[in-house]
Amino acid sequence: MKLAIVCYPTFGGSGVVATELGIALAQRGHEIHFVTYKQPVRLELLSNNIHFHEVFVPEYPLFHYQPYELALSSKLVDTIKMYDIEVLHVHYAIPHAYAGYMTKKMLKEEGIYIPMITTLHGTDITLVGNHPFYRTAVNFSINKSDMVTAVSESLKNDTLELFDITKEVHVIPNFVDKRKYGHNYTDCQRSLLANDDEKIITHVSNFRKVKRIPDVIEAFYRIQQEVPAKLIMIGEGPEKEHAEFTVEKLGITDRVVFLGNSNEIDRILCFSDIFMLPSEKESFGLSALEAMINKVAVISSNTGGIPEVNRQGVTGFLSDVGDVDDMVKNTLTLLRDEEMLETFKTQAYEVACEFDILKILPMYEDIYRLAYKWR
Ligand code: GMT
Repeated sequence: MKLAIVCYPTFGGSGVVATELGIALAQRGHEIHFVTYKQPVRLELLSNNIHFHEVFVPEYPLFHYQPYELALSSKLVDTIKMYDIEVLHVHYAIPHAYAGYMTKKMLKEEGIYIPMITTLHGTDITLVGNHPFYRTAVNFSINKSDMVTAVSESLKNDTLELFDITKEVHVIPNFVDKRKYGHNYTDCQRSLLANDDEKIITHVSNFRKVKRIPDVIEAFYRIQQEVPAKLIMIGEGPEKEHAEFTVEKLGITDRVVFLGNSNEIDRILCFSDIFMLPSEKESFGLSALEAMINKVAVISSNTGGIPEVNRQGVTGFLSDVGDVDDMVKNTLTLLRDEEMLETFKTQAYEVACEFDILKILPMYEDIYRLAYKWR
């Protein structure tokens, strides 16, 4: 099929999922057109059947806010006409589903019908989308999508609770490509980051409030008093500066490494022992799944879709949001018992394989076929 994919091109779960999905679909022979304001971060190689169309929004001083939806829907109409695109797949409802709806309307005027699939990712529903300022338009554009998918059962339930949805919401979980994860990187840099006797705890996120970065630091501070360990913090975001300040205040700068954004997190995860994700809310927790496919045990909060990925007592442990005591206790249990840690790591890998892209991709292909047939 010929598909247009709209997503946020930056580091962040929804953009990563959309990009990896597009790449995998292209490998299966589909023609993929990414339409967004920057080349997606994980899209390193463009090939014959992967195209990128940049949405350009010129700055005009009259506008306090530049009209991105307008530029996006114009670009979508032009691209869909030029390449005879058959299906439009938008990731993250805001503002993509809204721009997608306008695209459909404009094309309909010319006798072209394009089905739109909207994939909900989390914050577009739970944190931003249901704000009274956005809710009406988000509700409208979800209902105007031809098919709606959510990345977890938890997100589906949140969507049905927070909005008046008339469409069926299909759950298609996020995925990893297990073929991409070896465990034998010859260039693993473990020794540069930690001594042999030190355990490695890793956190990856966009350092937003919802990730509860202070819980990661506090938990690690207490853990390293008991067991020699290093903390590797990957990502960028508003809470990072405060986290660096706290680490300095606690006197543990020699034990905490801030690495910034990275396209190669698997090269760190492949030698990590514990992945820590104490989020306030998480509709799926793709970063935890990426850790698990690298054989890393997960210490997380028990919120949103996380329990659908991190299984209590199997792949890691889950605690109530903000229960740092319990997270410390669980981490120490694992770090002090080498055999148990190894078992959890192996089980984490096995559960992650349930989310292999080869199992999930056909679910999207079915949705595309159905949407195209019903058009
Ligand atoms: O977590 C974020 O702040 C980023 C956000 C995004 O849209 O990129 O992540 C959401 O989508 C991811 C991919 O589906 C999920 O794995 C994350 O759990 C979800 N984040 C939240 O629900 C907070």
